[in-house]
Amino acid sequence: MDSELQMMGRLLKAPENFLDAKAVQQVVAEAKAGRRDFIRQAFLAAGTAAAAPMALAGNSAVAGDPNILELPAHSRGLGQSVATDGYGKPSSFEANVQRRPSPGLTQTPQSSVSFAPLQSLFGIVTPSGLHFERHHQGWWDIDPTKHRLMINGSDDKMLKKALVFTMDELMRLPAVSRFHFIECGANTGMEWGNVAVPSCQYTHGMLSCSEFTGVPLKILLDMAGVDYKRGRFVLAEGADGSSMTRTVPMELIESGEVFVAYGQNGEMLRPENGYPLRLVVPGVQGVSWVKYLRRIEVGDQPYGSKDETLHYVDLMPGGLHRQYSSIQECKSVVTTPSGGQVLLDKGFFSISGLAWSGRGKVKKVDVSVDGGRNWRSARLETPVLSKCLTRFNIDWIWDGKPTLIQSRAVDDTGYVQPSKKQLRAVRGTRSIYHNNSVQTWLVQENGEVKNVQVS
Ligand SMILES: Nc1nc2c(c(=O)[nH]1)N[C@H]1C(S)=C(S)[C@@H](COP(=O)(O)O)O[C@H]1N2
Ligand SMILES: [Mo]
Repeated sequence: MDSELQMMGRLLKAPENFLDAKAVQQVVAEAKAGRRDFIRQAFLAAGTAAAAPMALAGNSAVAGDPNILELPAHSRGLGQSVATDGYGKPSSFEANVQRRPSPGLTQTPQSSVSFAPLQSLFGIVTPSGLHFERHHQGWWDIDPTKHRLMINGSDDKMLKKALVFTMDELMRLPAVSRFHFIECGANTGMEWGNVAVPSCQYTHGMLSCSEFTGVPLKILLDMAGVDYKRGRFVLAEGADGSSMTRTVPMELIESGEVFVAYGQNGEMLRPENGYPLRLVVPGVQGVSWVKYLRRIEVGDQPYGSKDETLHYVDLMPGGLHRQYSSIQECKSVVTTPSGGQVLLDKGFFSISGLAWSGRGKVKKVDVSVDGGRNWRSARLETPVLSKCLTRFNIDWIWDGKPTLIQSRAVDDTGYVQPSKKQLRAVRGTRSIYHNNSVQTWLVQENGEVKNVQVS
């Protein structure tokens, strides 16, 4: 068994283990050797910030680019036959776009995290094969014909009749499909200390967003005849060896937002993400999205399970713990340019990033390119959905000087994402969870982008 606290401790000692840092060193070395064309390619392959078209246009035309003047083989011969392996894969040129476990953060491969490559993604949906993974005891590919979901009460008065559903029975019921983000409460946890991990994959990559499909939990509870006056909480339990159990307050279920999902981005859930059934608790930290969901118990008080008392509590400056701080507050991060990327030239760039709030919709994202002195509002790209990632973009001309880039989101409750200093004033520095403070990237004169902490 692990604790994310220990894992963070290990990370603090081993920041040099990150793969992205090496990739950056290579790109920078090539840049210094003046091999600019090669760099541009390496850059695209690395899925990092490509120079904008305006910066590239002149070069190709002047040099008489053979990529325009000569007919390539793929324009002269026969292409490949229709795919016979039946399930498509990304281009071979995208091989570097990968989930990455951090060697420094891993105690065992089963009790571990792999981070989503946010710096390589567009829009708001995380491709299922790149969705971050967090397992407490490894993942399973569970036979859906044998999987069951039980609904029971903590005593016989909590509901009329305990029920057991097969997957077939669940999939016959009225379904909803909704886009939501899922963020591990420990996302950005490394930044509580003064450790700046190198890339946004590692600072913010325990975050993903999918269209989930499933049945509102309220429908199942109604079928079981729950007494909602008495049953004010449920305990959700997973079928893996971690005995993952989390309390969910009944108000969230009565609102219709919580559902038991079998679908993810148009197909069944991936095994790593809980196949064949997981709980979706919009706006709430990832740990409550119980995977391999096998049981829902209705009770009259919070359960205080191991994952609600030993783990997933916030250590406050005075030594007390904050418990059941489940909502993921409003947060944002610039994904391009971000740590580990390299800007190849001065000139035009589109600063792009993600914003989200566990309380509703993102109302506004402001971006600063001078360390927080001046702010401009970014464009929010549609759709802007509740408890979902929102993509923002803003135009920027880099003058080639060192630049501090930040984003700050506001949600529709009026809540403003705090600076590191504001967050630490309330929460101290000993927490692991719920760090939603403003992230700063430093663009250095040589174009390398670094993670830095400013107050
Ligand atoms: N059964 C089970 N559910 C689980 C976990 C687990 O280890 N086992 N991990 C939790 C944690 S801590 C997180 S952050 C999310 C991660 O979901 P993902 O792996 O689909 O990204 O699942 C949660 N649900
Ligand atoms: Mo988590």
